[in-house]
Amino acid sequence: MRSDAAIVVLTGAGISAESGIPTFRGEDGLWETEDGGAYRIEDVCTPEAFRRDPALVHHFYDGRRRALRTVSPNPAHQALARLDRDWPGDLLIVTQNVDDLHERAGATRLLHMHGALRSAWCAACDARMPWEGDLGDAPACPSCGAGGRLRPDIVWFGEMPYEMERIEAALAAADLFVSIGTSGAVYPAAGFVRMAAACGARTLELNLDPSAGSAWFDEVRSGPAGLLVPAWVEEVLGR
Ligand code: BV8
Repeated sequence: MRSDAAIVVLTGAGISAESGIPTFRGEDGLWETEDGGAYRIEDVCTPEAFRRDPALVHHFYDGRRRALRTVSPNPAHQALARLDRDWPGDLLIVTQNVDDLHERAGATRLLHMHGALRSAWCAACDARMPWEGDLGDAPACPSCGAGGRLRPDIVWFGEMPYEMERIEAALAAADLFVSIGTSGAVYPAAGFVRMAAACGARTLELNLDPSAGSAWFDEVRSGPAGLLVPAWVEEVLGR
């Protein structure tokens, strides 16, 4: 591939699975509550769910934010960070994930289209800010002082993903689109392969097993991201 080629990489929960973060729709796709119950991501990941039961939704996200302290980037995150550092052409890593493992591996040409666990958003003053602790105990907004108005800075179902114009421009200019560790179940991310292909990009899927979108890709490689991604980055960097 030309060394000035433009690459767009889309990642999903599968790239973080080997770091110990559960995916959404595998056999572990239900989220357990303390009393042994379970609920689906689609049931707690909506503005309506937050209005209906903010404590449950905060509990869900506070638990996932705390879990970030116990996990580390895996070889797939590290390989993408190496590509980010060494690839001379344009590169954009678009992650659906809300963990910070891409950043912690060193990636910088990165955007979180579904938000981030370590960010809070004030419904009173609209400020967004880095956030490490819980939100369930209704802390005051550091910007405006309003109490109990902070929500997770997460894109829920029915909400517009972040930076869509920047993503669409990158897809239109891409020579190569690579999808890693996503089931192709959630839009608009699941439609990116078709947008890139329509603009002339070659398309590659790296996933544990075929996804809902595999038929749209020029090439599909099945296996764990921790093996496939470092091998692919070696190929691309030509060494
Ligand atoms: C919007 C928040 C419009 C963060 C998430 C009907 C048809 C089409 C679309 C819709 C429809 N009805 C509604 C919609 C739109 C809806 C949607 O797509 N619904 C789906 C369920 C049908 N989408 C939306 O609402 C989006 N917004 O459309 O806005 C709009 C227009 C105008 C004005 C306003 C709005 C917003 C979608 C974002 C929702 N937020 N999460 C969080 O809590 O984490 S979605 C959630 O799913 C996560 O973000 C996650 O990233 C995302 C996708 O899941 P995956 O990452 O793919 O994870 P999954 O578990 O599914 O798959 C893991 C994969 O990894 C598997 O394939 C597995 O094989 C693989 N794997 C596992 N282990 C490994 C591995 N691969 C490699 N190595 C391994 N070791």
